[in-house]
Amino acid sequence: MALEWEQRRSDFPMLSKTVHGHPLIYFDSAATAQKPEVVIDAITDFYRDHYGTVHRAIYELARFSTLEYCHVRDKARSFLNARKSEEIIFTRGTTESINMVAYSFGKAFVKPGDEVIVSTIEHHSDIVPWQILCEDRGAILKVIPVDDRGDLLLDELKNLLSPRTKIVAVNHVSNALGTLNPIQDIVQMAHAAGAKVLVDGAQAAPHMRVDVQDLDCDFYVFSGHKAFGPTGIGILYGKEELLNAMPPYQGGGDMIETVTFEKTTYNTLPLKFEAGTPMIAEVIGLGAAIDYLQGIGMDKMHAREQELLAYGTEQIQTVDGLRIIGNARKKGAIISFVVDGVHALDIGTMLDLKGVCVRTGHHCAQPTMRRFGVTATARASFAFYNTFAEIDQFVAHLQAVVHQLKR
Ligand code: 7TS
Repeated sequence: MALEWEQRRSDFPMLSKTVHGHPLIYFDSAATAQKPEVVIDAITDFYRDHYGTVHRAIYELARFSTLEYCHVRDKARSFLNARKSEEIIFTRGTTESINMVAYSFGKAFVKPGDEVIVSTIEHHSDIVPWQILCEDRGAILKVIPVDDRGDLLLDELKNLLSPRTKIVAVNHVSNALGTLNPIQDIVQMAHAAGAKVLVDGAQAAPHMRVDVQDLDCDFYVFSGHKAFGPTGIGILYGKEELLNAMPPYQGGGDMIETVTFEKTTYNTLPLKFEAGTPMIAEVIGLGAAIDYLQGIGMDKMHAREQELLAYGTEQIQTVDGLRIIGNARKKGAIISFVVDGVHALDIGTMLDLKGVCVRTGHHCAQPTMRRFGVTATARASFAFYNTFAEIDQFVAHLQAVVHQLKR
């Protein structure tokens, strides 16, 4: 088993680099994950040997590109276990996916006085698009509170839901605390009140098996770059009947059926939501990443990352004055922490000199920071390619850094 993970790790060229003369310890996969060689190769092979446009030409190169592009849509369908590949829309990432739903779903379904519910522990990309929608439509934004461990208070959600609630938008795993949210319970409660649910899966889809039919959520979104694929590509899954009822997000090539100056009719799903020449190479790269992840097995990967999380959580607490922010009952492999009397930014800067990458700051989750009474944390986030030895080395460096900063 250990050998298998070592071999997997060697698939990632970046992981054998040194930084400031130290072996790289990459603990920032929650921000963006490193890429295996197969993903890098898929992109360069495509540009070097096969590159052509999609959907709009008859020649062989375009035919090949279009087939590959459509094939990846089916890979993404299978990855999320969506019913149909028409329910998979390619976007630029989680942020664009959420903005697209807020705009199009909002335009179709949200009226003055309606309500949108998010949670306290959302990333800004699952807050701001809803605020913009609420401002535009005269709707009301409500917020699910969280307890001191970082678990959402579902009884409070029950009180917040009303016949005016149109949509509940929550993350599957919080990027700032690591909380793994009980999506099925949330979906059941929201549906009982007649509301739809969008799940921000940016921190979940790359690290655990996701079955959108099982979750019964209405929308599920994630980013390719956090899933070991390229930047500039993301997925929006939406239930077919909802996507059909929503207006296009952008106008342009590919999203039309016929255009006249009097009236334009729109293409069917999924192209209705994919205006313009898409991110062709990025889609090909994402396809390679999905193949790679499915080759490992998402359950096996999740189990590995949970072991790293348990070990990291135990070891990091040996550091004097350290407090973990986010102790939810179930977590993704994310450890956010503060150390008494030491600023997170100083920790991050000093750790960098030892070759350790951790993120510091508010993690694009200022309301979460405010709720926990901090302005910033340092955050170590793991992926299956990290090792127990790296955690030991990281904790040793952290102890030295804290000792130095406290002197
Ligand atoms: N939602 C969650 C839960 C996230 O963690 C992120 C990015 C996003 C949405 C936005 O994703 P994007 O790919 O569109 O930018 N989170 C982080 C992070 O934790 N550090 O850097 C980016």
